[in-house]
Amino acid sequence: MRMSFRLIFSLILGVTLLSLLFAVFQGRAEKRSLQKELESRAAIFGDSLESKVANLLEYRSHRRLQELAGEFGKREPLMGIAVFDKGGERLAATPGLEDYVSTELPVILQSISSDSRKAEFKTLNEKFLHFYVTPVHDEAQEAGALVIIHDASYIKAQTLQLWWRTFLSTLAQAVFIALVTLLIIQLSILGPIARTTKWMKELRAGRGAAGRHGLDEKDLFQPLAQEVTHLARSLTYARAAAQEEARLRETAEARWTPERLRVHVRSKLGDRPFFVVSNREPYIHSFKGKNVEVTVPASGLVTAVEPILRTCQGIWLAHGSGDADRLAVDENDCLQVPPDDPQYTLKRLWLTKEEEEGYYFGFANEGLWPLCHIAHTRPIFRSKDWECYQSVNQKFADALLKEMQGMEEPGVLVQDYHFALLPQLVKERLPGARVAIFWHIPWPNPEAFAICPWQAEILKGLLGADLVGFHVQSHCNNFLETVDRVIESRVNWERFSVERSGHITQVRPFPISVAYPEAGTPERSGASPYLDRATLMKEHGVETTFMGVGVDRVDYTKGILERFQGLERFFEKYPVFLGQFTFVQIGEPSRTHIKRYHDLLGEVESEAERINWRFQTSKWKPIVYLNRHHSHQELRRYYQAADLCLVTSLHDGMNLVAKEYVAAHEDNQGVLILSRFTGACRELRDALIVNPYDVEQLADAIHTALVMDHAERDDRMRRMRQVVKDFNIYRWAAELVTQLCEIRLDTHVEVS
Ligand code: GDG
Repeated sequence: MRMSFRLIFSLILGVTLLSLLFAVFQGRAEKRSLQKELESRAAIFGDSLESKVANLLEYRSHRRLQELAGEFGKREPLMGIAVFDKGGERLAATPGLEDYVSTELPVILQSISSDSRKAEFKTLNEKFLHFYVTPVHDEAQEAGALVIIHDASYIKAQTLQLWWRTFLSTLAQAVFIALVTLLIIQLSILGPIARTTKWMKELRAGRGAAGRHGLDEKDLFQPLAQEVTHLARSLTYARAAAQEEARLRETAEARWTPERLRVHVRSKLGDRPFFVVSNREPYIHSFKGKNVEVTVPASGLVTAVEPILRTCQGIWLAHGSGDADRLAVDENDCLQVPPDDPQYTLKRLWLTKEEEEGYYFGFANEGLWPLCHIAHTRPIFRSKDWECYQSVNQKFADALLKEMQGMEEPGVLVQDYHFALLPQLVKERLPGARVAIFWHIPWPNPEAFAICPWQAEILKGLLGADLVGFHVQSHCNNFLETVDRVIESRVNWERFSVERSGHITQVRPFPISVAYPEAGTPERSGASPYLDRATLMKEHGVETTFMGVGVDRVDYTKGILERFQGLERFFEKYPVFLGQFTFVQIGEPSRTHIKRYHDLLGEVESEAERINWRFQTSKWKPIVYLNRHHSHQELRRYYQAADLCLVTSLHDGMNLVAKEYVAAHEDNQGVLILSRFTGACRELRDALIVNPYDVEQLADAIHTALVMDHAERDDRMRRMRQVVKDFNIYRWAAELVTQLCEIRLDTHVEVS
């Protein structure tokens, strides 16, 4: 408060001084202009009288002169006139002026002697007067002088009046401005400061939420509030991480946390720079109306890889696919991310429409994806797509090599089936680089893989890497068998490695996972799943007792249609659940440029409609189909509210949805129904494992899940949660980096 009074006082003083100065200047200017006006008025008057006075002087008519002078007595501000002869003797004067005009006034004699007009302001007998003297000539050119006298006191009075007026209005303005300022300060500064201070105090004391600063968007401190929110969020996370670390130490648990991963990566990588290459970028800039929005694509990859890159300030190379991506980069197509807390570099590579069409939609998604997933969709191989795939891999390799110029032993982690050729392209030019590639999808048996016309080239590309990772051992085995059949090389089945042309590639399983939510992190919500279920279902106009969930990209490998068939059979077989159980299918449209995916969207939609039409009532329906993208927070609400989760993939590398469902069930009361063709089923053995092609088995599994007793449900979920907790995403990243760093690059030939 003291500060604001000081501010107001300085404001009033400053404005008043400035206005006083202004008033002085204005008064002076006014005085000058009034004087000038009087001078010219006197001059005009003098000119008009001059000839008349000259005539009367010539005829020495002193009486007439006195009469003339008498005529100009009471014409304010004119005081009158006087006439002098050339000797300076007064001949006539307006009555009453005698005390003011005499030859003692130097200006009169000066005018006569210099024969020129003279004027001056003078204070006489406490009166401020103006004298205007003009010489008057007769024919002999020597007559005398005419003096015109004005009372100029009004100039002083008017100037003073103006001065006061200006001063008083300025004072009023200053007071008004000060009051308004006080009000603004109170509303826009002191209020928000008080709220922010209270919020920060609560945060410091460990109470209150990071985002709840109580400032609205129009507040002056909003930008500052955003920064402080980030700071507060980091503080909350750091505090939660420290508490979790302490708890883990206390209970002697060896759980992986982002902090532990960071420390581990630093000790493994040392000063070695680290690079990640993926098709999808971790941050996408896109236009939302006129504004640019940054989104993090829904995938576990950012969670896993970011702690590594943050630790070593590495570079992530990815395709810039957002429509506003180019606006966010510098001249080298780079930007620092995360945008809120920049710690590493994202370098964006631009692809033409044709390149994206051929490399991404064509070869990767119409060729390799169905080739690796045994889901009975025929792979399509076009040579044009293959050419694009090669040139885009080359483009990424060139960009990566440029960034690694002059480096001795950089670490590189390549992501997925979009970059099968990249490891070889990089190692050929920089053999010192440690290159790993992680293949997120299954690897089929050699017979299935053999239909790819370029299988040898793909294998050679992959074998350029020092480490090839899959989710599960069976995919590693399939890969090694394929290599054994197609490529001239030596497969070491004891060490799970391949030796080709003096280079060794290790092949290992790294089961990917999710970030098991830490205690105290915002990921954990304490809301009751039962209350939330009723609210959720009400949002969709459904009343139900039990609820199930499925979350998939609409992809033919995910077995969504098979799942619907299983649901239909379940309602036929167990009609008691009609009106009692609703299944929510979240289906994010994906790769819709590809005809098979586009058609599938329609098929899933119409199948849901058909089953609903068959069973639905006015307040209930069996399937709620939500075909849009949902954020992780939104998904979590559905996971937590659902009695069961259906994962019915026909073939899946891992399937993170299964693990996310388990991680979300803090109450241990959900049942996971999991396809035996997912990588996840090797770890989540307490799920109800099903064959998605077996409709009867699916229907029975749904029934079993719904009638399972509380204790068994609790027991199964508890065990699955322990697995996800122990083998979380940070452990996945740590094991991958450890393995890559421990490989001996100089071992060219293995002793078996
Ligand atoms: C490939 C392999 C392997 C967020 N919003 C939505 C949504 N998400 C998230 C899920 C989950 C992820 O997307 C989907 O992961 P999946 O593992 O289920 O499936 P793919 O996208 O096929 O991933 C797979 C994975 O790579 C990792 O290596 O496990 O085997 O195929 O995190 O929370 N998902 C959907 N809609 C949303 O609105 N479908």
